[in-house]
Amino acid sequence: MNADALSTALDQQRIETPSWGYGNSGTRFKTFSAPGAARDVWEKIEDAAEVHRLTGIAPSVALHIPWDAVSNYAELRRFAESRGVTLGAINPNVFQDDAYKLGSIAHPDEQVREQAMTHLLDCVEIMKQTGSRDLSLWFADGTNYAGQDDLRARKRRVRQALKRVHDALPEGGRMLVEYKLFEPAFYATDLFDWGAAYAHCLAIGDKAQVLVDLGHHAQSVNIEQIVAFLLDEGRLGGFHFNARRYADDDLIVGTTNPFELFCIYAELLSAERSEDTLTQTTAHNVAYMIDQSHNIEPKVEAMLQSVLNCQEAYAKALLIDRERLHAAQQAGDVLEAQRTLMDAFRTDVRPLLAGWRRSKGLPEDPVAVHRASGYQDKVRRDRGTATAAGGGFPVKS
Ligand code: AOS
Ligand code: ZN
Ligand code: ZN
Ligand code: ZN
Repeated sequence: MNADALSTALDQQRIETPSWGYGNSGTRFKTFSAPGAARDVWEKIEDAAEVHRLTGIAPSVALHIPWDAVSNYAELRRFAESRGVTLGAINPNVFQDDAYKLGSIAHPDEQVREQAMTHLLDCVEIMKQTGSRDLSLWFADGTNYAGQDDLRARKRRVRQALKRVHDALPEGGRMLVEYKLFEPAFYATDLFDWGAAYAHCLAIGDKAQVLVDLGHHAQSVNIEQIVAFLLDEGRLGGFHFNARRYADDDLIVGTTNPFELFCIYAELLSAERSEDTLTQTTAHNVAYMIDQSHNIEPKVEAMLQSVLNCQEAYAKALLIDRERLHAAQQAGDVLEAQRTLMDAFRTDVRPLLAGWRRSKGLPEDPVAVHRASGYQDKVRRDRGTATAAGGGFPVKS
């Protein structure tokens, strides 16, 4: 790839940051109060705008309802746009109400299922007002003990609910169906892996796509292969990028998993160049989103680092010598093929990225500029230190 093509490819990268990554959030044991952490959706948007201002590749922010609920979404949208960002995926919450103890859309009681459905359909309406393309769905539904509920009945309830949401989506809208191996349910999770999510999406319609969260698999699962498979089937809708070592750790992406992230981008770039139209279109429409929960890290700097780690992984994947790789693969030259990939992965792309930023009028070192800018001190003064919720996910204040 020549320098111009590289620069154009870098121009095209987009990463969406999550509103919940800017507020106080934590583990199930403790949520520490971060000085200056965003206290409401307006401040979360200000922080997201700061990340975009410094990186140039994070122009949208995902919302979580009800944590970010407001009375006027058109106003929120205008506010975001005035700060240089747009509102991204809408994430409904059907896990924090007491009613959802035994599940939401898979709950044995029809009344609870209806309560969840009402919220999901409300979120479809919100999408229309925020101008969001994607409804991003994650369900905490599952059981803790064998025999607790009928697994096949639960599967059917999930299917029915997803179908209703699908059919309510606006033209051009999509629903991203996220899966997770376990937690908070520890015996069975209703949407337990990509295959389950894929089977539901296939059955309910074209607007349903699978969302891959990097923290939602068993140890050592080959995520890039799942990505390749779903791209080829036209059903990869998006990502929740983060890093994990043990479970759904929600750490800064690219910290424990830089090679995995590189391999994932390698599959995406390969699919973008595919001769198969479906694969190519699917790759071009992937929603690249971060899903992190910073417990001990300063929020804005943590998010900056995540975005920049994605940019590095993407840049390295752009450097893969595709012809050399293809030739080695065809010749059955195992080690040459692997070396080709590693040559790209081992390249220090920091000078390349600094040059790209300079050419865009962006700071060459966004983290250093952020640290020197006084942003953190200013928000600490303006916002103070909001009391964090006890543990787990933040709750609506
Ligand atoms: C939960 O484990 C999932 O990763 C969710 O995507 C997400 O963290 C939550 O729904 C916040 O919106
Ligand atoms: Zn213990
Ligand atoms: Zn997620
Ligand atoms: Zn998660």
